[in-house]
Amino acid sequence: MKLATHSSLSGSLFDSPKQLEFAEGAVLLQGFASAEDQSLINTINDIAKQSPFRHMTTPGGFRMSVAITNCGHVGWVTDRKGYRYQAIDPDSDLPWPAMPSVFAEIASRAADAAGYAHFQPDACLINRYQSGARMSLHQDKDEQDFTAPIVSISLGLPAIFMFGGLQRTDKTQRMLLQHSDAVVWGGPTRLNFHGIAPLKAGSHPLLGEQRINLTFRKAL
Ligand code: MD6
Ligand code: FE
Repeated sequence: MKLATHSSLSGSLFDSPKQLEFAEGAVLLQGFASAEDQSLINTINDIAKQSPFRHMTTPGGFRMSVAITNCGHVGWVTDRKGYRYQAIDPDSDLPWPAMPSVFAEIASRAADAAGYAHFQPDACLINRYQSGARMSLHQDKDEQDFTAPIVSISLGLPAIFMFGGLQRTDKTQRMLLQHSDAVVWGGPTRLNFHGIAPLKAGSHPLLGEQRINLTFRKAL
């Protein structure tokens, strides 16, 4: 029996960030935001002071378990009238907070790392999950330009991400998204169904009993 060498030991204890292409044009960048995590969290708190997290209603009349806010030129909203992007926060009646540069820069760097150059998001949807909150399978198709990728950054508690195909009934892959992971996808899988399984209770050292996900889009 051989003892673990230093390199295999450190490999298991301090896994270096991994880059995994889990579908064509879809890349998981593990730990991508680890250097900026606290700065992103502080910035989210500032945004939420101006445009607080709220539970929106779906067109079918259901209250979303995920609480939402936005920043950027436009924000994603849902109510009985449908899903759309709009420049005004319906709760504050004011424009959404501007896209902070720390947000735009990390989104653009993640897109670059995944092979999508010159990504310039104009909208960032901020999703907050508490224990039990989930996002059922959906397509992101309210944007005008499907040639741009979507960049997602996860903070706080881990969650199981489900990634399917172009049909709702297609088989899904399940992946763990952990604090500071980024996911970038576009191209042939831009319209694939995806969702988040009900969040398991827990506590994260920086965010407590929640998960926050930022999704950056080119909506206009
Ligand atoms: C979430 N994410 O991670 C939900 N959509 O909380 C999404 O719905 C999503 O992560 C498009 C692209 C990336 C995503
Ligand atoms: Fe989505």
